[in-house]
Amino acid sequence: MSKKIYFAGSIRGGRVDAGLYRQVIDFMKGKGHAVLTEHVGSSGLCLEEQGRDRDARIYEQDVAWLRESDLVIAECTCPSLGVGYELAYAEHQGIPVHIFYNRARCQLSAMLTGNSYFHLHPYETIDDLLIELEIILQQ
Ligand code: 6K6
Repeated sequence: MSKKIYFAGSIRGGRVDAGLYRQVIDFMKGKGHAVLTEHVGSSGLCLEEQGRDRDARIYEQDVAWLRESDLVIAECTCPSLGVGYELAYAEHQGIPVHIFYNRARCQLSAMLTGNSYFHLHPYETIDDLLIELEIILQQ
């Protein structure tokens, strides 16, 4: 069954993994799912603060998408305050959260690894990530 997926990945926290986010988003779309946050994988994003009003619109839209999502998929190798907030928000809403991270490139926060609500998926290669993701999407 097609799911509405909220994909979370770093924006102002750093764009080093933007290409990876794009691959993950394209994979989920290719399996027939709706990814509500496709922009997270876009290149050439404006990373500057947009002023309180424009950022408020980003925030309101994102929490609305979070509330309507069936599932959160987060790529957390690059630390991001915004992603951390989204994960806690999703937990509060009771939305299942799957967290992927490259174990060779990061030490995930104990606030995530210590919280049994979150499904953790350390991986070594993008192929490993996509195999695991396919299993999640079939559940
Ligand atoms: C326009 C097009 C692409 O980005 C923009 C403007 N910025 C944002 N638009 C939508 N969602 C955002 C934006 N900035 C952060 N977020 C949300 O926070 C995304 O859903 C990411 O998962 C997360 C990233 O947080 P930071 O702290 O790394 O920016």
